[in-house]
Amino acid sequence: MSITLSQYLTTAVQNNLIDSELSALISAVAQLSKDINDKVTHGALAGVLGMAGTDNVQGEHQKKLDVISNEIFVSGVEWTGSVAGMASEEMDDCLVTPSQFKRGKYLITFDPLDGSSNIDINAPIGTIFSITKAPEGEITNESFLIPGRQQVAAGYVMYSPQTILTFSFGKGVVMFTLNMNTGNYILTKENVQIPATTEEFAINMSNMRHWAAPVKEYVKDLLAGKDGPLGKNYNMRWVAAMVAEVHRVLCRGGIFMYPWDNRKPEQPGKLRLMYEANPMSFLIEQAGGAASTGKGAILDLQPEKLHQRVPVFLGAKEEVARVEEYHKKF
Ligand code: AFP
Repeated sequence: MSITLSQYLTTAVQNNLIDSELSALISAVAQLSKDINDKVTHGALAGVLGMAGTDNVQGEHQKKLDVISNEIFVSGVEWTGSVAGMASEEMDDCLVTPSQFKRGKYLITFDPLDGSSNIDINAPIGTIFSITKAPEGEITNESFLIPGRQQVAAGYVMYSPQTILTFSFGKGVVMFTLNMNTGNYILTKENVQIPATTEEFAINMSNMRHWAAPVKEYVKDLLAGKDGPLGKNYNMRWVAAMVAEVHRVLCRGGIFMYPWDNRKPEQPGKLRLMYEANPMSFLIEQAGGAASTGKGAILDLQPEKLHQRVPVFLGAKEEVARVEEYHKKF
């Protein structure tokens, strides 16, 4: 008998694993993801492809679907009575829950549509979210700057052949597949585990000449295959959407990397800490993997800015440890 998301969350509340506000918040995210899924799957038919004609705080040109997905996410959670505020890749500053709604005990941070460069080519994209406890008092951007290890829950929705909701509230990683006929998210995987070793890596190789020495050496050794120092052949993947890369790692292992490079030397990396690296690192560690900046665990970082970036190496524990060794050595 298939278990629906609402059954799963209701049981978690009954077993005191989560409280009703967190259950309502995760349910609301699942519900709004169906609206985003509807836009994404209709694409040109819904007139949502192409550029919005605006830029976000990152200085990136926003796609129509970036803006639409952000609006869907905000209106999908503000009424729940579970959040005191929210922050998004697509909004310069945080948004305090409007006074007409009950203030809740959580903060939610999200990338409403990750992988925007994939939208117009019908490649995988996703929504990423991170939930932390709201501090007492007024909510400001600083309220969100909580180390990733203190996340209460985190997850993503991947829009691809299947629409899959993956999350954890600290008791392992679960995956729900959307039944497009009934509109129900059905439990399809629980207690997800990442193998400690792998033969598959993901990195954007076109940036090789821009990497720091440790990463150049490490990838060179990966490419050397079984006759090289690592003694095995590796396969490579690059989907250009972090949600798809992390989903693959959770499903079959691997290591995903987006290191610092000298194209924008003042930036520590491309990926954002608060709504990409932290939620994904939470999931990876919950699944027995590791997530590192190359020098230490991402979840231990003390955030300084809402939209700060971070280098990311995540996945198979032994492979991530090897990357950290290369950073010590070179
Ligand atoms: P966009 O949202 O701008 O497409 O960036 C997606 C992303 O932040 C992350 O999801 C991908 O892993 C990574 O960037 C892809 O970066 P490249 O386009 O440089 O390969």
